[in-house]
Amino acid sequence: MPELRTEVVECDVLIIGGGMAGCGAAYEAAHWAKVKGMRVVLVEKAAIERSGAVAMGLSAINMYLGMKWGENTPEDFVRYVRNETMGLSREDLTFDIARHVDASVHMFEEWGLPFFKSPEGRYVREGRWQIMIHGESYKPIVAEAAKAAIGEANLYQRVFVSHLLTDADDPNKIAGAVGFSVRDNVIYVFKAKAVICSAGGAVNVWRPHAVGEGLGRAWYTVFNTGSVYSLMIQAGAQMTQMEHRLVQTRFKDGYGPVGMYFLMFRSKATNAYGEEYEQTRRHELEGWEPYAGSAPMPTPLRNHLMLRDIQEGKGPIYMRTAEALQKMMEGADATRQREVESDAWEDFLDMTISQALLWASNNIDPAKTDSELVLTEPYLMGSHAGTSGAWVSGPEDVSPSDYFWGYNRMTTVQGLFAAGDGVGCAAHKFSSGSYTEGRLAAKGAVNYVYDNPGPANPDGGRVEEIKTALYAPLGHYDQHKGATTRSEINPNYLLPKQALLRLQKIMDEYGGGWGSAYMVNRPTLERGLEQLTMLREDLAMLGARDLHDLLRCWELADRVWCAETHLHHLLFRQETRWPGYYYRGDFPNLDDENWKVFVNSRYDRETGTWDFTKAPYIPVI
Ligand code: SFD
Ligand code: AMP
Repeated sequence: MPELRTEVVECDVLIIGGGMAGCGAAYEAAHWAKVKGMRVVLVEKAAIERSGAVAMGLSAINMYLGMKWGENTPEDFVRYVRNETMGLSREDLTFDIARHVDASVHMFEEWGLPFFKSPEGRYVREGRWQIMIHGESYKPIVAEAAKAAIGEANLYQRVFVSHLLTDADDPNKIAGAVGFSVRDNVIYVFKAKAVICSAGGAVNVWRPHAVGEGLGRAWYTVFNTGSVYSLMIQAGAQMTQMEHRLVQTRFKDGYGPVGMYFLMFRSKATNAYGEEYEQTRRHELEGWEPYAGSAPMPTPLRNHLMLRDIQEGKGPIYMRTAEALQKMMEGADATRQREVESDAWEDFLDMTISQALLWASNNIDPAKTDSELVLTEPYLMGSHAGTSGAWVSGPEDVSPSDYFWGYNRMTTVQGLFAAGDGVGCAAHKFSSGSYTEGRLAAKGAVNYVYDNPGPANPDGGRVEEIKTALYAPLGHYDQHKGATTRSEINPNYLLPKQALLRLQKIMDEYGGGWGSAYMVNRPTLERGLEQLTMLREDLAMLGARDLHDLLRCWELADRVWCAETHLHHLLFRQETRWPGYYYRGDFPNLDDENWKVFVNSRYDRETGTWDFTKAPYIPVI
C-alpha cells in the first residue's frame, strides 16, 4: 500500500466540479468574494479546460432568449419548458435562469467564442431558443475566465470528490468535502462554509447500445458518473424528480444530436417505409393531452411515437438528411452549397466528433445517404430535457413560500447549494443556463457565508472513516493479487469495470433500459432493488490496481446510488407521465389528478431509510 498524505484546504466557498455550472459559479463567486474578502476554491476531477459535457465543444447554445432583439420573454420560455416537462416544472427556477441567461451568452462572445451572425449582427437561430456557434473551443474559453477569476492557487484539478462533510454538531449543515488525487497519493479534506455541488449528471448507469469494443460511447459525457446526486443524497439533501430520466433520439452508433438536423435543416424523421411517425401516430397521444397538443411536441412524446413504430416492426427509423440537404442546396451557387455541406459536418465536428468519424469511415455523405436514428439508454440529468436533481430554494422575488427558504439554489442542507445537472425541476437550461445557474448559486452561497461567518466545523470521526474507506479497494487488491496470474481473473475481488457491467445489466433489465423497451412495473422494480442490494454488498470486494481503478471504483459507487434512488422514485410515482422516457406497465396512463406533483425523497444515512413526499406544483406564470 502506498504511503498516504492528507492535505487540509480551508475556504469560504467550495465549488465541486468545474463544468459549465462550476465555471459560472467560480466566475461569479470570485467577483462577490473579492468585495467581501472570502476565499473561493474550485475542485475538479479532470482539468477544467476540457472537462464535463462541453469538453468536446458544442455547435449550438440551446438556451438564448434574445431579449435585446425582442425575440422572446422569460415568460415565453417558462411556458415552453412547462409543456416540455409535461406540466411539471419549477417555474420560479426556470424564470430566474431565463431572465439572466442572455447576459451570460453575451459574455461568452466577449471572451472570444465565435457565433454564426446575420448581416445585421444578430445571432443565427437554429430554432426558437437555440443559436449556432462555432463551438469547438467553448469549454476552454469559459474555463479560462473561471481560472482567471479565482486564481490558479484556488484551483484543485485531478481531485475526485467522493463525500460531503457535515457539521460535527449539526448534521443538516455543510462543512466541506473529501476527495482524493487521481495522480498522487494525497487525500484532500476541504473545510468550507458553503459548498456548491455542480459535478454533472449520470451516464452509463444503464447498458448502452454498444458493448465490447464500442463500450464507452454514449451521447452525454461518460465522465459524468452521478457524483452530483450521490454526494447530495448521502449528505441528506432532499432530492426531487429522481424518477425522471432523459432518453434521447440520436444518430445511431455515433450518438450525434438531432437538433440542428430537425430545426435548422428541417430534416424529417420517418420509419423504413417513409412514414412520418409524428404525423401518422399523432392520434395515439390523446391520453397525454393537454401537453400533446402544443407545439413543439414534448421530447418524450416524440420518442414515444418513434418507439411505437419500432415495436410494430416499421424500423429502422431514418433521419432523411439527403432530402433536407439537397433541398437547401437546390438552385444555390457553389459557394452556398459548400457552406451547407460544411455546416452539416461542423455540427458534429464541433460537438460529437465520433459521428463525423463514423460517417467518414462508412463513406457516408449526408447529402446523399440517410442515417439511422435510435433511442438511447437513459441518462439522469437536470439540464437538458431531464429534470432530476436537488430540491432547492428559488429566488426571493419570484418563488412562492413553499419554494423559498432563504438563499437562491440552496438545498435543504444548510450551506449546500446546487447548480446545472444538480438542480431538479428546472430542465432545458443546457450549457448557457447551467452556467447562469452556477452564477445564481454562487451569489446565494456568498450571501450565505456573509450571514453565517462562523468557521467550518466538520465531524472529525467521519473524516477518518471516509479516509479509511477511500483507499480500501487498493488494499483489497494488494492483499489478493498473488492468487492468480491475470489481474482480471481472481476469486477474491471484483474490478470496477466488472461491477459496472453488472449494474448496467440490472438497470437495463429491471430499471427500464432500452433492452426492456423502457418498461417497468412494481415487480421488476422490486426485483431490481433486490439485485442492487446484492451488488452493494459486493462493492466491499472491489479491487483497485492503481489510482485509475480507484477512481473508477468511486465513480461506480456514485452510479449505484443513482440507480437505487431512481428505482425507489419510479416505484413511488404511480402513473406514466413521460411515455418515451419510461412506462409503468401497471399504471400506463397520465394521472394529473393524483400526480401533478413533484416526487421528493430524503435518504437518512443513520438509519439507511428513505422518506418520500409529494411536493406541490405551483404555477408562477
Ligand atoms: O446538441 C467532478 N449539451 C448542450 N447544451 C447546449 O447549450 N447546446 C447543445 O447543443 C447541447 N447538446 C449537447 C450537450 C452536451 C453534450 C455532451 C453533447 C451535446 C454531446 C448540454 C450541456 O453541455 C449541459 O447541459 C451542461 O454542460 C451541464 O452543465 P453542468 O455544469 O451541470 O455539467 P458539466 O458541464 O458536465 O460539468 C460537470 C463537471 O463536474 C466534474 N466532476 N469533479 C470533482 N469530483 C467529482 N466527483 C466529479 N464528478 C464530475 C466533471 O469532470 C465536469 O467538469 S445537444 O445534444 O443538445
Ligand atoms: P438535441 O440535438 O436533440 O439535443 O436538441 C437540441 C435542441 O433542439 C433542444 O433544445 C431540443 O429540445 C430541440 N429539438 C430537438 N429536436 C426537436 C424537434 N423535433 N422539435 C423541436 N425541438 C427539437
